[in-house]
Amino acid sequence: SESTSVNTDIVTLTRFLTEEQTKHKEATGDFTLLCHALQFSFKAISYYIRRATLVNLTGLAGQSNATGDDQKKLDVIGNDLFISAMRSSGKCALLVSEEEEEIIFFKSHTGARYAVACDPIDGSSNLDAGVSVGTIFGIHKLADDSSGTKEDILRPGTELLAAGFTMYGASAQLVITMKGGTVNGFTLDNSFGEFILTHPDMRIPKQRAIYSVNEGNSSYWEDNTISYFNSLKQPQESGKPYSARYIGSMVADAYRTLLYGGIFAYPADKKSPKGKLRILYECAPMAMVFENAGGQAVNSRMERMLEVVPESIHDRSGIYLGSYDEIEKVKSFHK
Ligand code: AHM
Ligand code: MG
Repeated sequence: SESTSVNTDIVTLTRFLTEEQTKHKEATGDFTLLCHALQFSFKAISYYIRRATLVNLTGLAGQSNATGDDQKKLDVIGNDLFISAMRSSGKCALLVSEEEEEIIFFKSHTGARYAVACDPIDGSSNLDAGVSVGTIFGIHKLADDSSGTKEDILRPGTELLAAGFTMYGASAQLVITMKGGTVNGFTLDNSFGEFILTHPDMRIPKQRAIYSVNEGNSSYWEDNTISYFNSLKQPQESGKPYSARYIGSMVADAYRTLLYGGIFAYPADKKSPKGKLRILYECAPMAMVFENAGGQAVNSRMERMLEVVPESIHDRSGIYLGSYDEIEKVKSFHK
């Protein structure tokens, strides 16, 4: 009957975090509290993005010319929501946001042990078109003797305690992973107001003939980058070339790549020798997710992305991330 087919043993993100905490005897609960604050910011940002889309639709119907302004405000709203959530958690000592030039220190939070990096609304140039955007985050722990300095966040991704991203698409998805752990995907159930574990232990397929890159930049690419992408356009063993998929929103391109396999790349090139994407809140968190899901992530020098140490908080890097075998192929073209 209908009632027996209803899953009554749902794993919410709240339950998941509590269960994770009990696995670690030494845990103080501080990290769990920080995650609850993160969770709230995702729900709130998701809500405002949905509302803005409605405003946008009425704008298209010719009722308002304020659409552009409202959309621009969304970047600011997302940033403010994230900052407030981190501040009110009491557990965040410092925060790096794509939207803030300088580090935000929460000096009054004595006892706060975490340093957080985030891109509150990644892909925001797509907002007007209603294309998926999302929040990317990485969490570091302060050094034992530190009360929170720049050095606590200018760390390689290998030291990340947790990282992940959300994608506010047809539904809001959250992908999160902890150090040495699996990757888990949650879907926001709007009627419960809860993130529900829908994709436990996500594993990226070992290979898939899909590539995702902004080819408009190809005239600036280095020769080996050009040869690699050209090779994908030739018929493969299957008899067919790769398919191209590029949304222009890292969270959406990465989420699809995680589920289906293939490669997402934003290479460094002659015009942007450091690449476009930022290490702390775009490259490193995504690299951690992909590695923990069985994939790989490297920079344009084919170094492991997670080992790259940012020189400044908004430092950039070229990036290739995706299926294990595909990244091996990228490396073979860059020898
Ligand atoms: P943003 O943080 O200003 O939104 O820029 C990051 C975005 C990524 O989401 C996406 O992968 C990339 O920029 C797209 O760049 P381009 O438009 O050059 O292809
Ligand atoms: Mg961004």
